[in-house]
Amino acid sequence: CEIAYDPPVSGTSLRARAARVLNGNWTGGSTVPSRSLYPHQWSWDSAFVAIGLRHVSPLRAQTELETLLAAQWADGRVPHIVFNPSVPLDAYFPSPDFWRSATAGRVSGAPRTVQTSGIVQPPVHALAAWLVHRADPGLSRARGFLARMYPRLSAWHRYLLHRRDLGGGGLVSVVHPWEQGMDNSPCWDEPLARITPVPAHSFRRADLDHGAPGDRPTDLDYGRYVRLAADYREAGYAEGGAEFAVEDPAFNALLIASEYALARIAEELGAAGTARRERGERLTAALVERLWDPVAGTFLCRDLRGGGPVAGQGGLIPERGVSGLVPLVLPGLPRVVVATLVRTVRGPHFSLGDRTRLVPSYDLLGKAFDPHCYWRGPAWFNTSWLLERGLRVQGETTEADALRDAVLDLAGATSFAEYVDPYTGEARGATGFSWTAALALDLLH
Ligand code: 9YW
Repeated sequence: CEIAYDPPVSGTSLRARAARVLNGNWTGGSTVPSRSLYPHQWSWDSAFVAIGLRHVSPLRAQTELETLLAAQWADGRVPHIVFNPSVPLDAYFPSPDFWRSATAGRVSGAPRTVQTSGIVQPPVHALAAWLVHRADPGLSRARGFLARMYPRLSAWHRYLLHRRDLGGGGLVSVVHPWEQGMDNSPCWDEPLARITPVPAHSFRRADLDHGAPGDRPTDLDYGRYVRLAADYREAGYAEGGAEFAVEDPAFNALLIASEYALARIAEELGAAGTARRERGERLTAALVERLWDPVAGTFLCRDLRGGGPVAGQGGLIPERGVSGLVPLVLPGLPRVVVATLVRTVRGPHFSLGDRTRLVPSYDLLGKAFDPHCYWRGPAWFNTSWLLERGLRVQGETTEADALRDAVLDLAGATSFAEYVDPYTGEARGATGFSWTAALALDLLH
């Protein structure tokens, strides 16, 4: 049979324009998030890309995930960046010579044939693999797609659940703000303030060659990011001594959603999914127990190295980020939690459907809110896609429909911007951004 790997696209429909963005950002085995800013393969970007790409080329969507998982470490971690060897070292910072995965990551089992970072990103991959399979089950079975992905995805979840439960309560911790994917969210300000930055002149940021400085993290932020990553590298990328350890609601909710997807993948392969579903339920209970704040009306981040009433358990960070709304994607949340979360999404802190059309990344009333600065206020398309899915899962169809329409409108109007001003919808950051195009494609179907 003939398989469309790079189907030609013509026309000016949103679908055709989105497909052209993904074609333009395809490098032969994976998709770069943005040609200008991010010239390598990013982990959670690839999961979102695959979710959209499946509607255009299921084969390329499968390949996207296969390429990422081919760079998995022996300890199960899926690195947050897989470097493209043909891109010059100075095109992106931190580059492979900073991470030194092959040498510094030797003990943790970094691959020898490809260079990667040593940190991770949110585990959206099993969910993506399941959705990609469903787009063309015949092709997926013929290629043994799920049979090849399943052991790798299981090892990935095992790494997170066993090596990253730094608080001992069942949830996974991130050890770097880049791991959670919302780099300079105000949620990190408190735990980051304890980190001694490296001097700004000791590294050269490539992002400022492309992005407006006011839209990007500061040099002081970068000094701290570099310090944390360098310390982790010097420890051989082993867990334990992390100065920064945070349980984040979105990261954990995505792990749970992916665990449910793994249950379905197991069943498709003829195995039992029950144990994974039970784990999903246990993790959901842990999420509510450890991160739900009924007074704030949202999930919060737990700073394990911060102060709190129970020794070693840190405390909740009193900042409302979009991350705290992402658990809406989970079907097993208590009803009162769902009702409260939906009220919070509509209420003054996020004002969805009233003052904002996409979900802002951070509390409109928060003291650090800035409508243009990266994850400190702007609305992003991946989190809006997750919220759309969450509202639909919870039966909030009218809200979900409105959010879907807004994503489609603004994706097209901004030429697939990286993020937008949450009030005006004005494009910020890069355009031709892969996950924006991919997730718009997904919502068109
Ligand atoms: C950076 C690629 C990545 C995303 C992250 C986003 C940004 C990299 O870009 O981080 O250099 O700032 O914060 O979520 O995966 O799109």
